[in-house]
Amino acid sequence: MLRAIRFTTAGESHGRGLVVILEGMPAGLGLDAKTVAAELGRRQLGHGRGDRMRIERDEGEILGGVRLGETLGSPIAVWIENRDFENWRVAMSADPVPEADDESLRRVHLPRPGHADLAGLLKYDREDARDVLERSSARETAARVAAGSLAKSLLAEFGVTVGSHVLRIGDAEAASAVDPPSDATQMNREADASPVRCLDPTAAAEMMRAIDAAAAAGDTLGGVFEVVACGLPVGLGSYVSWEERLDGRLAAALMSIQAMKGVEIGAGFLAARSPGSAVHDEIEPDRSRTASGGYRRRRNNAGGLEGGMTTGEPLVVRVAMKPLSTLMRPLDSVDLRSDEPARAVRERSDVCAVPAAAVVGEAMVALVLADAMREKFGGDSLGEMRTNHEAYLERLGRRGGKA
Ligand code: EPS
Repeated sequence: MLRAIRFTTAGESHGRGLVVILEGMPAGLGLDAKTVAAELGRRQLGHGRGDRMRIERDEGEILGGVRLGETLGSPIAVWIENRDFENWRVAMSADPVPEADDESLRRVHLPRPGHADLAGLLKYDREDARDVLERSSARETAARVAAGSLAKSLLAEFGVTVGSHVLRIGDAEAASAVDPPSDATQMNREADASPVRCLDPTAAAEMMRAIDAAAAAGDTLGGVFEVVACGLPVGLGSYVSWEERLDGRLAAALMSIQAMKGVEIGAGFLAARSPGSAVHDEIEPDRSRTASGGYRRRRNNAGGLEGGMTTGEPLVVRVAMKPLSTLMRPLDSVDLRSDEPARAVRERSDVCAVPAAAVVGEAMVALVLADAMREKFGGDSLGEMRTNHEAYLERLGRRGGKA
């Protein structure tokens, strides 16, 4: 999925912390730890988050790959501390604690329907579902957002911005899709001002009421968010081989986020119900738009991708998140110690994390786009990458008017 840029994360939800290692970034990119902290902070917000977010203050400490504010071209490591670890020292100890009982080890034997608990236990041959749920937890997304913030810094050097907003929570839906802005950071400023990251204030109020009602009922809610990327040049990704298609790479990256169940690009599933004439985006010359090769689309049902390549129009991707599977009024399950029917475990959790998931979606999109930019423009340093980018734009500019 990622080819020129790679990352890996490690860490459990209530362990010491999370670490991410990002490889493939060029040397000479200015990086500021404050940018990482700002993105991590955005992920912690949102109406519907549980008490855990009152404990954590995610900042992100750069451990390697950066010197005097600039990348070195080497792997970049970022550390995110779990403050909650103080309360889990025994249960999450790396060393054995032979004297500890089941309660202080916080063992879990009542798997939650919808969670990784049961399949994970069976697959990894564990007795305690905590061995599974600690890693399958969406706490891991903090590490992805740290990596994504570095990818965003690279994209910003080329005028590419990535933003997101929430379209639906449960039954509450934003009135209509917004016109993509020319700069997605503006979209983020507006979305971040809403407790549910929704740009439609009436729908936002409904969403908050829906979350409060779900919380009162011991239930959870999912939803849909949209990620938008602006300023992309035409021709990232390719049609020539299945694994080079950018739509497939984006969908895989987004579907890898915990609890995501669907991805739509542009008009998505709506396009399947409409005739071709109502779907495809008519083309006209526009010599002012060099990065699009001197052409524009009259609309953007394709969501900025044709044939697995960027068209130069804004990239628009929507993602469906299922309701979280930790319910305060739990569903039927089995007690794994006796195989008798029992209610699933109740653990402190969030009621709705769609606003936070949208920020994670931005990170994954930024990583895929940074990867595609590195693939197309290469170079060991930012300067070399910039030279290649400029040469490409110049070449596109020279084509303009040729037809
Ligand atoms: C999560 C359960 C909750 C969430 C957590 C993901 O944590 P806890 O069990 O500690 O209350 O808050 O998300 C985060 C910690 C985070 O940083 O996003 C789960 O079970 O997936």
